[in-house]
Amino acid sequence: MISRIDLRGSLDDPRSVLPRADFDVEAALERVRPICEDVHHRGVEALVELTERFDGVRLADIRVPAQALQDALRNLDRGVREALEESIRRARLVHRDQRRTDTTTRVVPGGTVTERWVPVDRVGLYVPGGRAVYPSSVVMNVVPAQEAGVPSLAVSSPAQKEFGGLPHPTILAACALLGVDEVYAVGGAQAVAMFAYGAGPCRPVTMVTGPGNIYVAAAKRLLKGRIGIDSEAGPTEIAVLADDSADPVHVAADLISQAEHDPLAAAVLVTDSVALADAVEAELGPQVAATKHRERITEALTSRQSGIVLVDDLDRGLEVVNAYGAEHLEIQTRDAAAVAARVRNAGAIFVGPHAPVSLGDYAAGSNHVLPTGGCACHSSGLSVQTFLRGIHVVEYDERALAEVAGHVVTLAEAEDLPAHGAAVKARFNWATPAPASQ
Ligand code: HSO
Ligand code: ZN
Repeated sequence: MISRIDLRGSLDDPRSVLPRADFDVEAALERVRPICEDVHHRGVEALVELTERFDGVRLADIRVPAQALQDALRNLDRGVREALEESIRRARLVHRDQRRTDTTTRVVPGGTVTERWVPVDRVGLYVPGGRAVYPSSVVMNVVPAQEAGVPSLAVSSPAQKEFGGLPHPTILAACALLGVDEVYAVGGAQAVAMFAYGAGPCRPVTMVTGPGNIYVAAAKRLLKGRIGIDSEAGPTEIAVLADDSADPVHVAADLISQAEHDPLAAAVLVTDSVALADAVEAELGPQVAATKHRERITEALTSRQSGIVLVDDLDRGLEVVNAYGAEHLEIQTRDAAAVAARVRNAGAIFVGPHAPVSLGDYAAGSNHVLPTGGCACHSSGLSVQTFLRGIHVVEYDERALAEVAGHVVTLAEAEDLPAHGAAVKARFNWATPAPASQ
């Protein structure tokens, strides 16, 4: 069922043989543009109409009442509550350690540059509804923002007809557990526009984060600049780099676990062992057949974005996974830690037999909002850093400025920007040449 890509004996660039699913955000831009403009100009009125059109619900109020949040928490299954609390506790431990301390560099006596880390003022977190109802994603977005010290935080998630026009109750309960009390029942591109422009009770935000479908990604791309964004999350990906020491039952289960998200999800096994490849393939059949979402898993595993890649050795395997830059990469080899240390491109690396991606999805403490589509080659997952800006604070006294003034003037002249130089000269009563007469 799953395709095989045999790279043994080949020196080809692995990028050309490891296709990715089509996730053409550009194509969705034209559909999303009028929606964003409508929200910009008509605010709440537009949001109510769009929610009626897309979610089949007429909202009396776009904001979720505080009582609904508390009710959702009270009605939350006890086991789910305990698991979410543990997930939050672990995520807080990890993200708290990501906080940055300001650094001051004394460049010269009397001249310092401080990098001061300041959280953004206000964040809007988008939480999808529909097939993907992920309270874990609420945790993964809210915790880093809170640990970064973001003072104002709002969540938006689509209104659900079956829940009386409120977002899904586990989403509301997760918000309540995390202490988030500003929640909107708005979904899709219109939610991103609401955050960017503000509408009714929702003040504009400075940054929007969170996963979503292609229209959410397109709205983020459209409004980027007016707002900061995290990344345009695409379909989930798992790559497993394994040798003959890996357990095929575990490898198959892990590939299936991420294929479960979406028919467009990618599951890629890279191995130098034909025996392992055969054993994993043999495992996939019965494991997929036995699982609930077998249709979409089968589609994900048999589509062009998934496959088993055979390589000559682990060195070549590393080349392949580094070229691919998977959102999640498992290392299931001997000396897994040493192999993992040689990985340069991945959203997150899961090392050895006891670190399946599902652990990271829920309860490792790591973040599960990670770069997809090869973006791991240049970007990182969500963290405290996502919500901080490093502001340079420059403090020079007169002597320190005098010492370097000549160089500033010289460079300003070299760039034909004499007024730049004049701003320094003015402080020392240096003559500023009169402009050449015409
Ligand atoms: N694997 C997904 C996150 C997730 N998994 C949420 C389960 N729930 C993307 O990293
Ligand atoms: Zn997952």
